Amino acid sequence: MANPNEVPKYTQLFINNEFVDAVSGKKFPTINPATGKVIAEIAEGDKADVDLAVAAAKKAFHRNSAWRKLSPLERTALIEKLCSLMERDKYILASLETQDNGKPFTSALGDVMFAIMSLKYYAGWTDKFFGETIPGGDFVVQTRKEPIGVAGQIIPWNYPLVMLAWKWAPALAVGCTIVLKPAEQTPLTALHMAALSKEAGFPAGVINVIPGYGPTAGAAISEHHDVQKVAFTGSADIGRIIMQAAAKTNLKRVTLELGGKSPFVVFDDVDVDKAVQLTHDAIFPNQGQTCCAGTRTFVHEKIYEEFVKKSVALAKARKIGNPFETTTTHGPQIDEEMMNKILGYIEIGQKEGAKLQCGGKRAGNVGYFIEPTVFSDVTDKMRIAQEEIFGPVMSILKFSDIEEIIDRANDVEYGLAAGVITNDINKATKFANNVNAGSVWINCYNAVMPQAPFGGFKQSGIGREMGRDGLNNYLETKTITTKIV
Ligand code: TXE
Repeated sequence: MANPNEVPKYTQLFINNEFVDAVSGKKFPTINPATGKVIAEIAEGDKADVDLAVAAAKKAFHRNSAWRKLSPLERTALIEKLCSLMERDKYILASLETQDNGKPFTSALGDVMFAIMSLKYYAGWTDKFFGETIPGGDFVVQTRKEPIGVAGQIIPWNYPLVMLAWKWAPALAVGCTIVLKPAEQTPLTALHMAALSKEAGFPAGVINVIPGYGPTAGAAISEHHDVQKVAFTGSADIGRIIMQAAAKTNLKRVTLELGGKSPFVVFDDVDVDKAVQLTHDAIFPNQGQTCCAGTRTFVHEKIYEEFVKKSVALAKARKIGNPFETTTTHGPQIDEEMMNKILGYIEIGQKEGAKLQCGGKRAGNVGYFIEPTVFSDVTDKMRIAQEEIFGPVMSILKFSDIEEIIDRANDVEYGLAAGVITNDINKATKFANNVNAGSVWINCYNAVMPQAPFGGFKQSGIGREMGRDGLNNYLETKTITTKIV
């Protein structure tokens, strides 16, 4: 069960199936955001360690390696074995995640199950990425889909285990090898997963995990000449740096899953109580630290006042506290820096003329908690309606008709997700077809599932993860042409 005192067993780098210290001998602390206390000292990877990990991954990808010699169904079996070990260790994984990230334990357990589902989904794809036979006259023309090679994977701290599963699963399904860097704030579950991958029987070098900081270990991955692909989830600013690093080195393939400023539109033909609940579920879980969070709540003018009133009541009902308590629904932000950034945005919102309806302050003085916050009277050009806050801040805007709302919904740099609540199929369809977003949810939100592609329009990213689309990120297409003589 939940164990707030779960001691992390693994704190070193994982290279070639061994836990080792960093070449530099350096360590960095990982901190519990609910208490501000150090959980453990973690080996700090840097370029020298990334070089060793990439060399191991390259060797494991050699055409004669144990990994490359496995049949597709043997890869399926390894991924499934990993899933069963995760199931066995689910309380350990969830306890480590809650300590490291601060999310309520029930959410962490949900994340473990979602990570397992994602891996299981891709376990079924190992023998289903087909090439084609193409008419070629006197030639037989075929395509083969081949694994791309060593995949670099750089992930954030908001869903550490889920992001790891999203990156590992398609790469392993097609037969790539991996060097993953978890976020410096949340290395613990990635290291436990490394140990489970060894126990499951993945050959040495297939999976390597290098905790460390972005500008050092992260940059070493994105600049490495033997890394053929980098998959990144994080901020748009760092996404740009990663693309530049790829361009300046070996033109490695890049997929990016970046931030968002997603609109969630509520028409006036709905049950207001249900709509308020749905919009809260779109922004407040995970303390607002979700890339596809519905951060711009557009409400039809006819129900606006009622909606704001009910929204405030619901925000006040969220239970802030120790994330290991079963009644807690609202944990701390990831660290002090993010907490201050969010408080800064709340101040900006007030200065710009938005009406602070509730919350707005730090909760307590231990850990990095922020009260669930609701702003009304938000207008499109305010910074809180344009920039990603990544915190528990709901901004409610008013609208009057469908044409207006499509233009306004699209008037941001991002395009990750969007949602609409209405019983009118015409409005819902018109909105869904015209909004610039990689995922559109009708009468639901955050309905993310392993079989459906996920990713962004515009500055929310490049490429799609999950579903069949997610495999392509790790594949090259080879055309083989044979002359019939
Ligand atoms: O992200 P970073 P941060 C957004 C959100 C948040 C903001 C900043 O708006 O407020 O980003 O968060 C690694 N080369 N999202 O600073 O820096 C880093 O070590 C290579 C949205 O935490 O982008 C970590 O592993 N890698 C988001 C990862 O990049 C580098 C989730 C993400 O960190 C690097 C998180 C470099 N030069 C934040 N610098 C989402 N899309 O879900 C850093 N990293």
